[in-house]
Amino acid sequence: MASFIERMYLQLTLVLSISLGIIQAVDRSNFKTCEQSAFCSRQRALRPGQSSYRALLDTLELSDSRLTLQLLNNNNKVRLLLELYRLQGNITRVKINELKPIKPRYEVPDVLITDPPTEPMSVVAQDERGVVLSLGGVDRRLYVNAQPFRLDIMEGPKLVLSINSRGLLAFEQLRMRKDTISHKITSTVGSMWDKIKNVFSSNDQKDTEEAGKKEDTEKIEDKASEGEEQEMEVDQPGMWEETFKSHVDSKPNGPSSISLDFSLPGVEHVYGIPEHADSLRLKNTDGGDPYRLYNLDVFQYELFNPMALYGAVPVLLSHNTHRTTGLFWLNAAETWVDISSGQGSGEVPQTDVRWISESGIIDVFIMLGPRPADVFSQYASLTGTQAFPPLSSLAYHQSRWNYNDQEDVAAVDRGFDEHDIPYDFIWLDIEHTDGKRYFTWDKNNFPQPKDMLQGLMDKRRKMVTIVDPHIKVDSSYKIHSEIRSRGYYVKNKDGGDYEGWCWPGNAGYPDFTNPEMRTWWASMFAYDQYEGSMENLYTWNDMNEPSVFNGPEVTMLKDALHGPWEHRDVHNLYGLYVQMATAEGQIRRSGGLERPFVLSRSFFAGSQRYGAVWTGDNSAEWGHLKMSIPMCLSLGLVGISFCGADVGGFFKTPGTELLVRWYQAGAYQPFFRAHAHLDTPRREPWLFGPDNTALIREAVRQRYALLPYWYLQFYQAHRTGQPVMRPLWVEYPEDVTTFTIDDGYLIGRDLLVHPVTDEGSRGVTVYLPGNGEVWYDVHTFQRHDGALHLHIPVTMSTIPVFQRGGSIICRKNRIRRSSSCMENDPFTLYVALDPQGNAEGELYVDDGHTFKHETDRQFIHRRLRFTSNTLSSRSAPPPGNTIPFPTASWVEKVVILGAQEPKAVTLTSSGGGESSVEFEFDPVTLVLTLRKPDVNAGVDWTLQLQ
Ligand code: MIG
Repeated sequence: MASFIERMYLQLTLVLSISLGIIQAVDRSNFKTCEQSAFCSRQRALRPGQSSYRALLDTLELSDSRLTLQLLNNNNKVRLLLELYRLQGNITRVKINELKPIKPRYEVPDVLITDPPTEPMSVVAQDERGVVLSLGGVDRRLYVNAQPFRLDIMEGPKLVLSINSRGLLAFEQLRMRKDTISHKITSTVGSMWDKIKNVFSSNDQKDTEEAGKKEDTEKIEDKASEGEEQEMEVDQPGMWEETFKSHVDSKPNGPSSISLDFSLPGVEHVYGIPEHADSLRLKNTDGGDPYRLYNLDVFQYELFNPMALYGAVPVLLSHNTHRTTGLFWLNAAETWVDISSGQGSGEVPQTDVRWISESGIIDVFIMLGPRPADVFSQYASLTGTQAFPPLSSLAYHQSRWNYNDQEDVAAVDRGFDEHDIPYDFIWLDIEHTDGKRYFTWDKNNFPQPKDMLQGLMDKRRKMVTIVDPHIKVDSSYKIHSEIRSRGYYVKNKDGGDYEGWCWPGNAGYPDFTNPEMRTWWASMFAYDQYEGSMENLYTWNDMNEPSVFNGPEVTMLKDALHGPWEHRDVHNLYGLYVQMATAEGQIRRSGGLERPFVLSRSFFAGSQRYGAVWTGDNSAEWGHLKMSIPMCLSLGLVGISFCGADVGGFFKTPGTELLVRWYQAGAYQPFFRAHAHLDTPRREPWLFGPDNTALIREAVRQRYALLPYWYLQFYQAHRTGQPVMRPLWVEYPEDVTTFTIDDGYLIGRDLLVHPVTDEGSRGVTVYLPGNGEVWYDVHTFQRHDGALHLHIPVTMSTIPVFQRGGSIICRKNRIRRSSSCMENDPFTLYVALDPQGNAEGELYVDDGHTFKHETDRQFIHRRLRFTSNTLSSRSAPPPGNTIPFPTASWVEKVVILGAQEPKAVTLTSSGGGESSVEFEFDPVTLVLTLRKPDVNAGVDWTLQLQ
C-alpha cells in the first residue's frame, strides 16, 4: 500500500514540477518522429517512380453504382481489390483493400452518417490501356490507367486530380509470421483469428447478400492465384515488433500499413488535416516530418510544427481561384501526411499529397466542389453537421483548474454580479471529484452539489463538471466495478483488463468502441445515477485521446484490444466515441428533449455531431493567442465549428495586456471559455484593477449582444454544414490575397474580425476583401472600401470588427447576468447598406435549448430585406409547416448604416396597421436610427422610408 502511495506521489510531483515551468516546452523525445515510427519510415523510404501496381482490366466489373477491378503488385504478385463509387453530390469514393486478406482489415464504422447514396456510372471507352468512366456533371470523367496503375479525374479537358500518379500506392498485405520458433505468439494470433472470423461470419449471416458477394470474390481469387505464385518478402525492422523508449509494441499481426498519393495540378494552397499548431495554409513537408495525425496528450505543445495533437480529422482541402476540392481519408489508425509542391505538366504548379496509415484499408472520398460551399456540403453529406448547441453554451464560460469548493463557486458567481460581467457557465475540473472518481463529488468541498446547482439555476446559470474516460481501479467505486463485471474495459493483448496510470492512479479505460458500453455509459448520466446532478449540469470530456501517463507517447499500447480489433486500428476514434456516449447520456436523461452540451479535447471526423472542442493546453503567450485563429479555422474547414482556445492561456501567467487582448479575441471565437492551470494565480476578470475589469467587461458584453447572430450562424452550420468561423478565402475564393491570411477571419459571411494579437500594438492592418464591397466598422460606423489593406490605430479598448455592406445583423443590446436572462429582450437591427443601397439578413429564434425546433418545427426564422428604401421582415423559406414560436422579443431599434435622410418613416405590421416611426439622421456618419418601431420579432412587418 505504501509503495502505491509513494508511486502516486512521485507521479504527481513529476507532473506538477513539470507544469510549474521547469521544462519550458514540449519534450520532443516523448513523441515519435516519422523515422522513429517503423511503418512511417518504411513507407517514406519508398520514392516516387513507376507504380508497382497494374490494373487487371479483365477483372473489371461494373454494376450500376460500383466498379471493381483487381490491382496486381508486379513485385510480390499480391492482388488488391479496387472499388470505385460515384456518390451523390459530386463525390467519388475510392476503396482499396487486399483482394483476399488472411483476416479482415479494419473499416471505420460510425463516422459516415449513412451508407452514402450512389449514382450510376457508365463506361465511356475501354481498350487495353485503360477504361474511361463517366461521372456525370459537365463532362466529368474518371480515367483508369492500367499500367502503371493510375486514376485521373478530368473535367472536360482539365485534369482535376490524379491518384497514384507518383506511384506511391503501397499496401502491406497481412501475412503469416515466418519464424515458427515463436510458437506461443503464433498460437495467440491463431486464436485471435478465430475470434475475428466468428465475429465476421455472424455479421455475414445477418447480411446474406454480402455473404454472396464474398463468395464470388473468393471464386475470382481462386482462379487468379492459380497462375501466379506469391513471392516471399524479406522482413524489415519493426515489422513484427517495435520498441519506443521502454515500450514494446508486440505487433501480433505484423506489418499492415497503407499509402497512396494524390496530385493536384494548378494547386498551391492546401488546408485542413487538424489538429496541428501551425499556419492555416499547410506547409511543404519535404525535408521535415510529415503532418502527423495521432491523437496525443502533448504536454506544452510548440507552435509551428507538424506534430500530432489531441484530435485528428483526416480531411484536406485544396483551393485555387477556380476550384476547391476535398480529400477525406477515412482511416482511424496513426496517419502521416506529406505535402510537397512541385510542377505538373506544362510548368503548372502542383501540390502532391501523400497519406500513410498504419493499418486498415484505403477508403478515400474525393469531394469535387467546385466552390468552397460545395465541399462543405459534400463533407456534411458524409459525416453530418455541427450539433446545434444550446444558446447558453455560445455565451461566456468561466473555468479554472480548479474552483475549490462550493463557497469558492458562490464567491466567483457573486464576483460576476458585483462587477456587472455576464457569464453562463462555471466549470469544475478534476479536483471536484472524490479522488478522481468521475460522477462523484468530493465530500468535504462539495457536500451539497444540488444546493450549489440550484443556486446557479436561480440566477439562470449553469455548470460543467469534468468526466474523464480513465476509471479508477477501486472495487468500491461503482463505475469501475460495473465496467469490470460487464467486461467493458479495453483489454491488453493477453486478454486481461488493460490498466494504465492516470490521475486516479491505476485506471481502466472503458471500451467506447463497444455500442453496449456506450449505452451503459450514457445511462450513468441519468439524474438518479449521477448523484448530485441536475438539468443545469453539463459535461467536459478531457484526456480522451486517450491519455495514459505511463503509456507509449502518453497513450494506450497499440496492441491493446477492443473486442477483435487492436487499439492500433481504432486509436483516433476513441475520443469521438467518448463524446458521443456522453452527449447521448445528456439527451437520455432529459427523455430526448434537451440538446446536450459536451466539450471534448480529442476528436475525429464526425465529432462535430456531438458538441464542442477546444485546443487543449496552450500557454499564456502572444504566439498562442495568435495560433488560436488558424487552429479554429482549420477545424471549421473540416466540419467542426464549435471550437475555442483557453482564454488567457492554460500554462503560465498572462500579463494583463495579454489577458485583455485574449478576452477581446475569444469573445469573437465560437467557444468562449477562460481556463487556467492549477498552479497559476487566480485570474477572474476583476482581479486586475478597474480599468482592465472594464475592458474585459466590454469584450464579454459585446459577445452577449451578438448572441442572436452567433446562434443564427450555428443554426445554419447545423442545417448546411457551412463553417461558422471562416477563412476569408471561403467567401472570396478568387482573391489570392486572402489565401494565406491567418490573422483575420469571418464569422458567417457578414462579420470580419481582426483581433489585436501583438503586445504594445498601436495599430493593425486589416485586409478588407471584395472588389466593390464596403465594410462598416461596427464601433464607429465608419465605412471602408473592400479589396484593400486598411490600417487602423488601436487603443486597449479596440476590437477591430467590420460588418459587410449588404448585410443585416440582429443584436440584443441590453446585457444581463446570463444569456437566459436576455431571452425576451428586444432586438436592435443593424442594416449595413451596400453601394446600391440594399441589404439582407436573417433572424432565428427558438426556445434555445430543446429539440423542438426539429421535432415540432417550433422556431422563428425571418428573412430581413432592405431594398428600395423599404426594410421588411418575412418568414424565411420554406414558409408554412412551422409552428410559430411565441416570442416576447420585439424590435426596439433599427440602425441603418450608409443611409440617406428620409422625410418620414412608416411602419406597417400584420395585425398592427400603420404608424409613423421616430428617427434621427447623422449627416456626417450617414447613420439613420429608427426608434421604437415596437413590433414583435415574429410577425411580418415593413418599414417604409420616404
Ligand atoms: O493532465 O483536468 O487540457 O484543461 O484543466 C492535465 C486537468 C489534465 C488537461 C486539460 C486541462 C485540464 C487538466 N487536464
